[in-house]
Amino acid sequence: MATLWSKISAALPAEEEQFPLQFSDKVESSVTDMLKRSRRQLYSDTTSTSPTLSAQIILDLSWEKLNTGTWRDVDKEWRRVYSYGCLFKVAALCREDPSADDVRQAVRTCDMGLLMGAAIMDGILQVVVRILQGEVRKSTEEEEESEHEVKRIKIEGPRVPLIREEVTVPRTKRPSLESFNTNYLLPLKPVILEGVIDHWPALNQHPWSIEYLRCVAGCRTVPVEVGSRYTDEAWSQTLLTVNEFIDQYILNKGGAEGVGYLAQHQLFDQIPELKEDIRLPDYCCLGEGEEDDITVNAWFGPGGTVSPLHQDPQQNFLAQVVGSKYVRLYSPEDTDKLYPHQSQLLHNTSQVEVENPDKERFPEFAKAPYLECVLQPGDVLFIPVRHWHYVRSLELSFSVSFWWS
Ligand SMILES: O=C(O)CCC(=O)C(=O)O
Repeated sequence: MATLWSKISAALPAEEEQFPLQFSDKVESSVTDMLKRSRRQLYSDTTSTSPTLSAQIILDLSWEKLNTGTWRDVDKEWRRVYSYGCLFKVAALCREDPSADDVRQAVRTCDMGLLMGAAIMDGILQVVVRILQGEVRKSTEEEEESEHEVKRIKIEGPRVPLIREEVTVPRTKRPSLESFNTNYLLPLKPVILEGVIDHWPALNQHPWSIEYLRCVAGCRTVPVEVGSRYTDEAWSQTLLTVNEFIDQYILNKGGAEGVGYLAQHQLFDQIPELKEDIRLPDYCCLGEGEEDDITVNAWFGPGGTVSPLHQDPQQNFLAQVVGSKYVRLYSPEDTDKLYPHQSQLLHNTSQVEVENPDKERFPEFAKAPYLECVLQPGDVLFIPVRHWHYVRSLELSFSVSFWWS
């Protein structure tokens, strides 16, 4: 661990004067004074107050602002203050001969900054977490070498629905851009594209697996959805490391209740190593939006995770990387038969449990025509804008979806 601090400090500005700390007057001067004190501590060898304490005060003050009112109304300035607090705490943890636990805590602190804060200093938290992760990986590999334990996953027999030929989503192999545009994008027709992600490193160079995820991201803290489906009362969100998520919800160690789903919009920004394993499908260039506006989502979970029937305001490519998933699709023209929730928050979600519908409450549902399919690794399902989709994983599964316009 001796060189860890030298690697981190090499990523910081060389002089205190070059370390930027600029805030609008929305941030009180007592807080900016505390930030300046932490900066001074970062560049001096001897300090009177503990750097950990100063960083914690900044974190506590900004955390309160982040948790007051709705997230939409939280001022970005306070999210920046929070990120600085995280950076100073990481420095305090790693400066003097950090233990393995200190390093793990530092990784968690960076992740909290990346999830809750706003970008500072050209993404410094991203740079620092990469350095820290290298350190954790080294020590995990050492531990594993002495373990030699073969880890097996309990795979329950999936409830695989019988797909009727006449309602199955059509498949096509590597269509040209023009053919995809004419036959599917313009008429807004769902289709499964085959052979278009075979070149992804996630499917060949280093195939995604539990071991690979542990290695690349095991110590990273990510938001996890807990509960069978997000429409359930008992559904909640929590923060876990990827290792904790795998142990509790995939390997079922410790008997965690319910289904855990790592369904995330930010995962690939938070962990760029995973983003390097995937590619934007070429067909996205047919959209009118900018490439930077494409949202890339991760969906990682055990068999049995369910995304209730819902619709999204963009085109979607749902790419299956690991395991299989059952998908049911309904056209937006049949929305009146799908009984969307009344509330503003869930108006894009149907009240119907697709595979076990309440026929009395939702009598029209059975009349709505649909298409269905089972996605296998390598398949990419085109879900046209506003098409209702219901998804259930049949086994351990990792998919990536691209929302584009
Ligand atoms: O795979 C899933 O569980 C849901 C995917 C989805 O809803 C989406 O990509 O919009």
